[in-house]
Amino acid sequence: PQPIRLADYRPPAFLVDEVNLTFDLQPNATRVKARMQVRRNGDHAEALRFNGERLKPISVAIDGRTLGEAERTIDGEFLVIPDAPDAFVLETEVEIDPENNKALDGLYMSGGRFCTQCEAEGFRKITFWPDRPDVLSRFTVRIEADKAFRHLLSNGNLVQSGDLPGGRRFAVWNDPFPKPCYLFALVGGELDVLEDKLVTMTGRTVDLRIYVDPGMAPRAAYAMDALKRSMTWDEEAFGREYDLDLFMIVAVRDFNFGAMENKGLNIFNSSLLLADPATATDMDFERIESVVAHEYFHNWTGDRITCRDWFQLCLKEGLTVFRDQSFSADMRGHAVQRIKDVKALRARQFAEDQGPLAHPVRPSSYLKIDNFYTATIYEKGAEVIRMLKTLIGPDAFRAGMDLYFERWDGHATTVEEFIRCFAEASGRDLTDFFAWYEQAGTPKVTLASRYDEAARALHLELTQATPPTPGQPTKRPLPIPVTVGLLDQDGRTQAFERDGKAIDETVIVLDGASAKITLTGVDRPPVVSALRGFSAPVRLESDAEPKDRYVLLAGDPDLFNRWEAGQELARALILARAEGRPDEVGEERYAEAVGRALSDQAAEPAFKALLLALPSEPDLALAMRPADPGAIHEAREALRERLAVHLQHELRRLHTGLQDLGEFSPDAAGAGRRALRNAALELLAANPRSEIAEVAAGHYAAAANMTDAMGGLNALMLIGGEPFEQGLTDFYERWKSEPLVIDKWFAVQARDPSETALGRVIGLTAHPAFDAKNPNRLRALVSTFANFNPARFHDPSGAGYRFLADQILAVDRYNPMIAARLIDALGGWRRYTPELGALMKAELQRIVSTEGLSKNVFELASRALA
Ligand code: B3K
Ligand code: ZN
Repeated sequence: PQPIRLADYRPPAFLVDEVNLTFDLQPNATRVKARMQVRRNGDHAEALRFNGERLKPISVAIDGRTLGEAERTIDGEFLVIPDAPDAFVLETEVEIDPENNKALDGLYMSGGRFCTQCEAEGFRKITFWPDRPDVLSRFTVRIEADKAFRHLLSNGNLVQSGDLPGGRRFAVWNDPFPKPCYLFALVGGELDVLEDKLVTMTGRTVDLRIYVDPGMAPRAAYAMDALKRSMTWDEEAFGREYDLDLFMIVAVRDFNFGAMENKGLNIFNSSLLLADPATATDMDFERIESVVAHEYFHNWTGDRITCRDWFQLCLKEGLTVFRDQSFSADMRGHAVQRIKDVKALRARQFAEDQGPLAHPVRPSSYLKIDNFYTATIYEKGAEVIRMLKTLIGPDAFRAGMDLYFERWDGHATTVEEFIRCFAEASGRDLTDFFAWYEQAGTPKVTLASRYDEAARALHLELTQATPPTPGQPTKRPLPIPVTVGLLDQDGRTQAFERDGKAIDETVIVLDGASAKITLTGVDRPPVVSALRGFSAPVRLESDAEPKDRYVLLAGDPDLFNRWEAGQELARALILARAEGRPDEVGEERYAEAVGRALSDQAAEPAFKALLLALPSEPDLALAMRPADPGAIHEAREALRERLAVHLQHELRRLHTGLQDLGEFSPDAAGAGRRALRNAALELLAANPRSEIAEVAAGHYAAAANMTDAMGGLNALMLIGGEPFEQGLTDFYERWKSEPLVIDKWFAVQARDPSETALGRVIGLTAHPAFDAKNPNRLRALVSTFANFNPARFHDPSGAGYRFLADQILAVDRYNPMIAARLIDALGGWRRYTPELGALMKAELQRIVSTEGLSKNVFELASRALA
């Protein structure tokens, strides 16, 4: 297969200004008619080439005249018309089979309803089209279907609807905003609707509708609330008002990823929309809030201004993640949100950056763009924007955003043009900054400090180096903002001077390979708090000693760094033990410090919950070379056990004292208390000497909401044995008719680190409730096992890898996008011990050598081996 390259970009040869689509919806034979106003773009004589895949062509006509076979060719991928006029009406009719579309890309059926997913290249499976984001068209859509499909929805405003003869209905929609076809959406089916209204900043009333499975409307209330908060927030934070009179969201059960920002008609995975206290956890509520906001924010960053080509994906994704993270921080607290965002970044993006699938935030070539919806594009893309804001300041950042909206509204553009807006607004040269988009890999920053007591000066020396990544053997220095503050040995904030000004905190921009900076007016021996708020997506190695980290853990006013200090200490202790040199004294000292942090009355419960959780096993594996997941698991468990024993009274007190007695509220404060209580229980479960199984079973039995039920079941899983089996049986019986809850039942078994878990997971693929065609169910079992159960996935026998590869090959036959997403877990094979690495590699080789592989899986598996 031939890769697509950014350098080969050429403007579209033909544009479609306007289109009328007519859908005659039938599960196995849907007819799609398209009437397009087409225009040659520029002075050239090229043939018209429109994409089209899995379409059964019925007819093609130009200006009312049907084309004969000689006048157009249709192969599996294109409709080609060699001698097209310069401006004309193109009419096509095709037939498609939504019911048998198990790739869930294009028009398909989920739960007996029609729905679409067109990003990135699904529209070509609906009709012939120049399927690229720089062709913007005005859409009018007529949908006809049997009356049983009561709601017929598409983008924009409803123009007309009514009954047709033969028990059928129709609806006509018009979207006044020109858009690329990837933002097209259609839904047809029996649905319930939750309705509300919002008055915008200019006093317009917008109708809000969330469509869900019959009977589920009450479970959309939280999403509706989040939607209204997002709309108002975007007005306040970015001056962006919603533009249509109607905004709709539809929830579907079979969906390849989270949600999709189709203009005026977002389509969501039901797992990211439906929630009530009985069936959803606080984490679900939190994710719903952030994804609802994310998709809504795309209306301006994605829909009104879109990408010129798919290499610019981060233009909309990184920016929109940055916007949703800012929203969540305002809703739930900045420090806690920042810690969660950085944890996610490290777990997914840092791992990607250290493996064969590393790529820049703006890649320069791909086989299947579906494979580039990655943590690098999304999460690192957001970090880059955050750094930009730190570097130019909030006012220039806002001015740059305003300029971007003003200049590019209604267009498809590039990352260069986006950055140009900030250069102009700030008067700064951002040429060097652009390297953050083009260079892959996580920079390592080292910090050495020397205090000169006589001169009251602190000399800091910073260096940076980025390890090579595939295709980029040498790296250049990047501009890295490092936010620094000082404490004294007693943990008090210590002011200092930089360039003669007295300050508490400063941003040092490391823009060369190394830099030396002197801070003056430092009266007492300092403890350096560097990279505050995680001011850049780098790995920081400082010469700080454990005693400095204890000072930071006890009292850094920057809560991110307070948490980070605890993580660093824990990481060092666990790795030392995993490498066979346990530091028992250090472990005790750490347990004591955690105990003190827990009793800090000023700290929020949500923050303490984060403090209590040790670095995850995948996170630890990134820091160990070669990584030995079994040893990491044992060492981490040993530290958990020490904490559990040392802190048993505090943990029991927290567990009893934080019990929710009042009514459930999904807000940050309530969620924080539940998080801390469940974290306490999770840690208690590591104490082999206590009666903890009873406590956990009691916690589970008394749970009045899903957060606590899952907290109990999770603790029972960690304890294992009969109490866990009983919990599982009870849970299944209680929730077997609730698919989203049963996903959790599969996932908790997939995370079980005990010896028998792999056998259980394999057995579960034959469970009547397991359905590999439903992406949520598949992810709950297979992806959870491969990504969140390292001790069992990396079983020395290789059976875990074999299981994953079997699943990938089976799923690839009908859903290549989902199959490809599972490859990640094998991608890091070079980081593991030679024995494990060889077994992982062998499975990747088995995958690539399989015949009939999709491009998606082939691309990732072969890159993983390269
Ligand atoms: N833009 C979509 C992602 C589409 C993924 C296509 N493979 C959701 C989002 O990022 O908001
Ligand atoms: Zn997005």
